[in-house]
Amino acid sequence: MNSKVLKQTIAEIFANGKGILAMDESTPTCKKRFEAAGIPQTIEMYRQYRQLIVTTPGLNESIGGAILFDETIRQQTDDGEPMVKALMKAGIIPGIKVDMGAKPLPEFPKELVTEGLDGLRERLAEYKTMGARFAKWRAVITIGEGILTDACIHANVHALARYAALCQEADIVPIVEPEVLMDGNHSIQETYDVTEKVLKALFSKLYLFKVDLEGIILKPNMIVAGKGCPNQNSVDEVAEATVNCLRSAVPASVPAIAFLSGGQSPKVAAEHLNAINKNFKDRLPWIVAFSFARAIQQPALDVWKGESSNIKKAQEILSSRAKIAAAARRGEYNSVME
Ligand code: 5MM
Repeated sequence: MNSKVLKQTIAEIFANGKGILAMDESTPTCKKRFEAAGIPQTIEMYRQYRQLIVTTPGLNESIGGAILFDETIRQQTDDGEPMVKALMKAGIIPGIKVDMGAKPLPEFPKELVTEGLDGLRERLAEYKTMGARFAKWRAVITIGEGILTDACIHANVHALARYAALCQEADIVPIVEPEVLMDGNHSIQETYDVTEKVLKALFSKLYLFKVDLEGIILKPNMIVAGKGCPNQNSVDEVAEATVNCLRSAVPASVPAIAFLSGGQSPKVAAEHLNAINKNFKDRLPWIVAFSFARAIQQPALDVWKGESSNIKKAQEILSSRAKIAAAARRGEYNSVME
């Protein structure tokens, strides 16, 4: 493992107040999003959409790294240029989702464990030759009646730690993503308690498997109440709970935290990130940025509708949402930007 290489990649991704764009939706997720937007769900339409993203003018002003899906890293733009090359030309570092999805955990109904460790060393070597400098693995943690169990936490953090160690062996920065879902009626306090427990278990496992904490990016959820909880909290309450939870469980040696948006609206996700960076500047030992998918992409996807005549407008919206996220990363977001 070359720690210098890992640190350099992280520094480049987050330079000048930039963040990460997650564009690594797997086929089932793409299908769901396209179906909802009334766009045909074909590999060619997925390619055209990814082309729209990687060729967006000015995207590199706010995006330092983009996470791709296996299908996309093997695809080309209409000009025959690999998507990765288009990103690199724009100064955006390509990353790759390497997990194989969250699957049912046997004997633990409704709980999931993310798979994909088998053959990962070889896959990482191939992705590296294709230009990927960082990777992503997402664990899915659900709060519900009778769940979450310790078995689910244990299985998922074990996989995350094994994945992270394999990435670092290949000089690829691992994004470590333990996502506590917003689905459910749970309160903000329950999200806090579960997230804290998961993060503590995660860092203990990362230590066990000798992962260099200075060479990872943590991608957590913000501390918000479940979508179905009648008591939703103010922006300042969410920011404070999120900062307290992270300070309690994330070592200061981690260089960067990049939040997922998790189904929050683009505006709310930006408001939360902004309040964290603005109100708690002196309490953050890490870079606190974003690795949003929906909170950057959704409005652009809705405008594009699969029509070439809408590409320019969709790209403007995508670029504007990315700029807003970057402003929030710096604590400079203002609702006038909406
Ligand atoms: C892009 O979505 C990623 C997961 O995709 P699959 O479920 O299809 O594998 C996901 O990990 C994403 O990177 C993060 O959740 C961030 O996305 P949001 O929409 O939560 O910001």
